[in-house]
Amino acid sequence: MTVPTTDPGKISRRKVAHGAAWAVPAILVASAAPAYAVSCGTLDWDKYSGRVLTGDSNVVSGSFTVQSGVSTVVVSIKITRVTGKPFGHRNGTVQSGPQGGIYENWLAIHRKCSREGDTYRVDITTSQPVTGMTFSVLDLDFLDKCCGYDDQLVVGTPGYTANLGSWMVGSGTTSDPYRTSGGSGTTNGTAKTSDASNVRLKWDNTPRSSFTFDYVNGQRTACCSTEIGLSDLHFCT
Ligand SMILES: [Ca+2]
Ligand SMILES: [Ca+2]
Repeated sequence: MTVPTTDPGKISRRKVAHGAAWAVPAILVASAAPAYAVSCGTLDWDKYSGRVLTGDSNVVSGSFTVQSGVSTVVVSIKITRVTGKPFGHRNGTVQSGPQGGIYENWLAIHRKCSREGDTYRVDITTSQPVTGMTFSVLDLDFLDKCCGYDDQLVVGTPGYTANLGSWMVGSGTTSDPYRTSGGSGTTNGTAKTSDASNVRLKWDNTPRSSFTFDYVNGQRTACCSTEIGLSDLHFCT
């Protein structure tokens, strides 16, 4: 044991003063804590089935109520046909897994026909700002056949990090979209039981109420049905 060489009385007074100096901010933080408490919620597609987005041949949309702690957040999802052929019949419907290796329900984003550069835009908005928005875009695969496709993803809302499936490349920009470039997915498509052609997006803790991505077909000769999926959405308030 080390024996103090300083007068114990002085140490005691300094400790008290130190403790008192910290006592005030500690009380302030404690009283303010409830305002900063983080609650989280999930838009869980397992609670839905069938057609959940409705509209016309150019735009379909729908709204979903999610409980995040004491906050009730309305999540609105809109798919806009920017260029290209009309929506496929599964567009805006909830489908059951597996898709992209996920054995849960998911939202289908489906093209009837598609040619190079054809673009659908997906807008996700929330009725109040949320943090840490997280979801996966499923099955961004490639089929190198006469009726092929090349599913690509361009992310329009900055502030995210991406976790790429093992066959994915790119940086999510228009010039370098996320796309499959590996495995059998480059020629035969990716199996529904595989997550190799998924991209998981997670935004940071800056409050946001709008998230946008484009679903682009990168292949020149494609003219057939092609599809990606949207997973459950997780976020905090
Ligand atoms: Ca789910
Ligand atoms: Ca696909």
